[in-house]
Amino acid sequence: MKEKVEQYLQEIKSFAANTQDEIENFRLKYLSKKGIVQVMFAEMRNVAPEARKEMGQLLNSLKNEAQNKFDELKEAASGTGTEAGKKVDLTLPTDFANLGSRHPLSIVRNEIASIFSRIGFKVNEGPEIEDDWHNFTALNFAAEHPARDMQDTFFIEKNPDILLRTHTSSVQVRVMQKEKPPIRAIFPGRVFRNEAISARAHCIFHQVEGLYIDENVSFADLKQTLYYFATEFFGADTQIRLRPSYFPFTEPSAEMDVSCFICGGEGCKICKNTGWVEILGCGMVDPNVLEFCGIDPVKYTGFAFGMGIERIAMLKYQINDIRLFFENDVRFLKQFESTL
Ligand code: 2NM
Repeated sequence: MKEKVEQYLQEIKSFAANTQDEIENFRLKYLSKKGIVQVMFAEMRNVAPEARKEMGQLLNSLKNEAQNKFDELKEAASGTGTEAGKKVDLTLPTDFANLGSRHPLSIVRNEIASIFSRIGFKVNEGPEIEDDWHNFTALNFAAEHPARDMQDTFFIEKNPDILLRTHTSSVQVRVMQKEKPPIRAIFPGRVFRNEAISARAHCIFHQVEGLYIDENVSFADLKQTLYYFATEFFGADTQIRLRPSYFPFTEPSAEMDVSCFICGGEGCKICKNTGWVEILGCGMVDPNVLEFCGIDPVKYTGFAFGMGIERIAMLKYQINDIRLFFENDVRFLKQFESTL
């Protein structure tokens, strides 16, 4: 009997429980009316008188051990049933927090914002849900312009005057209406176009657009500002070139290439052997746009530009599928910036 009790004591000592059920089963097994403690006390009848004292003490300690263990388990599991109730050694060092890393689109957006902020550009954000006027009309899109088509733009079914902005220029319209020149700001944000998703295109992507309006702002200012940006972002040796283009909201308009930052102009896969990589569109703000936004086009001129953040990030990190930016697979995301 003595060995049996000692075995029970051992069992009680090493017992651990995680759930209320396990604790209740422990109570039933040891402390209930027909539990082990009571059964063992009943067996005292069969113990020889000279051994009773020692056995009595042993059984008392069995009873106490079982009761203490039960109280302890109950206390640990009380409270919220989470960490709160557990006994914690507050002096132990903590685990390293799993902090994650910055998204590559955020890294590129921050870098662009930092470069422009060093020459006095503020950062402005605005609504992703827009009306037709801010997204198209004020930006000189003709009534029949194809971008106004369902094929290209997400409209709200119940009210086709409301849409998901197709560029952040709509924010520039709001700023031009609200502020007086000089205006010097960049406009980062998410934009939406009704396109089939592929490795090269997505229906959601990100832009940074820029705007500078004042008296006597010229095309030379545009060129020098974008040259500064190109050398800061792609390196001091970077060359730029402008090719004529067309946008409804600028006249004249241009597309800007930078000399290939992979091969330095020798020709490679990234620049498709041309030595140049297209990175943005730009131009002088059309006087119609200034007029729409309440800025006197006789007194003021301005330049604007816009670039896709995904495109720049794909070039910078040599990413070949735009969909990777939106999958949030940590094996992809953690390759760009460590926060540790
Ligand atoms: C581009 C290219 C060229 C642009 C123009 C304007 C505004 F509001 F001033 F008219 N905002 N953004 C612009 C000009 C955007 O993106 C490729």
